[in-house]
This record gives sequence, structure tokens and C-alpha cells, in this order.
Amino acid sequence: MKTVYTCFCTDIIHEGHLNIIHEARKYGEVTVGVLSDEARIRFNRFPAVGFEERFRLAQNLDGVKEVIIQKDIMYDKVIGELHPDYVVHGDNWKEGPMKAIRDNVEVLLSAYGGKIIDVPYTYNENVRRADARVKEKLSMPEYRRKRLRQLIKICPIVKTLEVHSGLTGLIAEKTIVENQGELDQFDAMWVSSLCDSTAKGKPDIELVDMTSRFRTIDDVMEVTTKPVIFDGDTGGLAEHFVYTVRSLERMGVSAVIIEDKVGLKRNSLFGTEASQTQDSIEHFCEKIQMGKRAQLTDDFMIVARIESLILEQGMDDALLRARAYVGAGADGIMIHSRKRDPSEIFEFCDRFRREYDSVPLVVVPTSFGQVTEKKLESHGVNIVIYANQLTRSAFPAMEQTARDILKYHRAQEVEERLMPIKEILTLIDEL
Ligand code: SPV
Ligand code: MG
Repeated sequence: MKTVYTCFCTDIIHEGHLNIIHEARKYGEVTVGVLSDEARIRFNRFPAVGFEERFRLAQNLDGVKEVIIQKDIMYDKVIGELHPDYVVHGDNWKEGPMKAIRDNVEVLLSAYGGKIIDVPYTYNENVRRADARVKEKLSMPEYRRKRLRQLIKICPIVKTLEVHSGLTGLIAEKTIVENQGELDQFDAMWVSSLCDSTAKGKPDIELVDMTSRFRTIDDVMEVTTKPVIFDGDTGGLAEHFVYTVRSLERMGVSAVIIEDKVGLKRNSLFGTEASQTQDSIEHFCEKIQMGKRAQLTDDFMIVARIESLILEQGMDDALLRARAYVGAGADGIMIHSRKRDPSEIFEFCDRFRREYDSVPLVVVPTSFGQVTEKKLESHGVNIVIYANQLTRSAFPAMEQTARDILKYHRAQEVEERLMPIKEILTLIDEL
């Protein structure tokens, strides 16, 4: 009897999967692999149902001899162990980022004469509707809100990209890259005060009011499923912050990060060049405590952002504050720096980790962009935020286009670097 392997990466079984099994059985005894959460979130949507349930779904399929867990995106281990004569998969993996997986399987099978069977991908109205329902579920507040905590548990580091509109939300949601045989995507989105303000042509001084900031969140949430981390600036008055917490929680935001400053807030990257005042430890702790008391679910997170290094108050002050803020109930600590040399960030993280082994740590590597995610991970960082790179790449591109149209008195010279009209028309999914 020949052996057949197929890997499932789905929350529901629809006619497409039944067809895969039906085809697979024609070639031999079928083993189904269920892709682990950790592997799956690197190139697919976050699972809408837990691993055990997905495993049971596969076990309940007729015609399946065995169900196993596939822990890696690439098939090296599973093919090494099973040595299947055939690997069956929908032919949608022949194009796009998933092609890297097919290439990997092809190399592995060819080493011993195994074969790939590409089954025509089933895509009809039923499948489309079932898929859309899963996506809708992932975007609902009760599912989205808790996802950041889930990701912190399963990701070596939660990769977070700045968003400030539906369009930038779509970029964070959909961008998947294949690089040297690895697939990757962003895990979460950061609604930056700097970029949200900049998109509105306003300075980053808490001038854009909460109603507008919430509107931005809503624009992003309407077209995405990934969790949102909100840049709450100073949190404002503690008496106002409690309302912000309630609203964010209700919308399905996963976390708010508030910084320990008072008075006119200036962007941290000005450092001591702009006059900024750090809050007292007691007052900021009170704000955290009031926020935590206002919170209704266990999912939401209030992260305290320490500005001691930005304001040159020293490492000991930063650590003193970290202890106080965690004591006050903060669910995580963000440490910020504007130095090009990341050593003060590393020192803070190392010393913090010696005292707190599991309190989440957040870092924003804007001025020390040379630091890799692996390096941050090795210092105990849980969340990395790429806080402004989308805005900073879009602005010069748009400005250059405006300049060139003015210069040439026509649009032809800019055309070749523009997205084709056909692509922009199909960029947005219609219901
Ligand atoms: C933001 O993105 O608005 C931030 C990070 O708060 S920073 O601009 O570095 O202060
Ligand atoms: Mg900000």
C-alpha cells in the first residue's frame, strides 16, 4: 500500500478539503498533518479554533488513517519521518508566498522518487462564504481583543507595524514575504500617535482628540483581523483615561500604552531638545491603577511606557519606575530610547528580566533600527513595534510624485513607478 500525506491549515472542513481527501485516497493510505498554531501564524490567519479542535476535525474525516501534528511550515521533518509516496495539496500553492512550501516539498520528495499531486483548488460561493465567516469572527472584539496575549505566548517576538488608515491596515494585514525559504508576516498593529497625527497634518502633541483617534482605529478594524495596540500618549487625566480604557476595550483593542509624562506632550524622539516633564511615580501609578480598575475583561492590557532614558534620568530611575508600575498593575513595560546605540535598551531589558521573568517588554527600535528581532528576543523583548516606517516611506514617495508632475506639466514621467490602475482597483476586497 502506498502512503499519502496532506497538511491541513484550516479552521473548518469544507468541500475543498473533502475533495483533497477523496483525491488522496486514490493514491494510498492517507495521513493528515494539522499545522501547529506557531507555524500557521507565520503565513496564514490566526486560528479561529484551537489546535485540539482542529485536530479532532481532521480525525473525524472519513478515509483518514492517521492524524499527526506538523510543527513547521516546511516539510523537512514530516517527510523525513513519514517518507510518503505522495504529498497532496490544493494547487493554490503553485503561486504566491506558498510556492516556497511547494518548492521545499518538491526537493524533499525528489530525493527518493516521491511525487506531488496538485489538486485543483475548490473555490466557489460556499467556500467563499465559509471563509468570510471565519475572517469576520476573527475581527469581532471578543476574539481580537485577547489575541495579543495569545500571541505573546506563542511568538518568539510579536512583530507590530504602524497603521493609521484602512489602507495601511490592509498592508499590515496582508503582507506576507518569502525569504530564503521562510515565510513571515506581521502579528499586530500599532496605532501611533505620531503617524495618526501626521496623517491629519497635525503635530504629535495630543492635539488630535480621542474621538478622531477612535475613528482611525475603527477604519483599521473594519478591514483587518490582527490585534491593535493603541498609542495612548500620556493617557490624559486619570479621570479621562478610565473612559478611554472602557472605549478601547469595547472596540476590541488589545492594549493601550501610556507614557509617564505630564503637561504638553512632545514626541519622545525630540528627547531633551523639547521641554517635556516626566510624571511623578506616585501620580502615574495612580493612573495605571485607575485604568486597571476600569477594565472589564481579563484580555485587555495596560502597558506603562517609561521615558527616563529619553529624558536622560538614568537607568536606575527607569528600573525604579518599572518596579513601581508593575506593582501598580501594569500588564507590561515599554522602554524607549532615542540613542543610536542600543546598549542602554539591552541593559534595561537584561536587568528587568532578572527581576521579572514573564512581564511583557515592548521596544520601539526607531533610532537603533540596526537591531534585529533575534537580538531583541535574546534580551527578553516580547513585542517589537515598527512605529513610523510606513508613514516615512509613503511621504517622500508622494512628495516626489507631486514635484515631478509640477516639473514636467504632465504625469507620464511618474507613471512607471506607480501602482497599475488595475491593481489599485482590485486591492480592496469587496463583500
Ligand atoms: C509613536 O509612534 O507615536 C510613538 C513612538 O509614540 S515615538 O514616536 O518613538 O515616540
Ligand atoms: Mg506616540
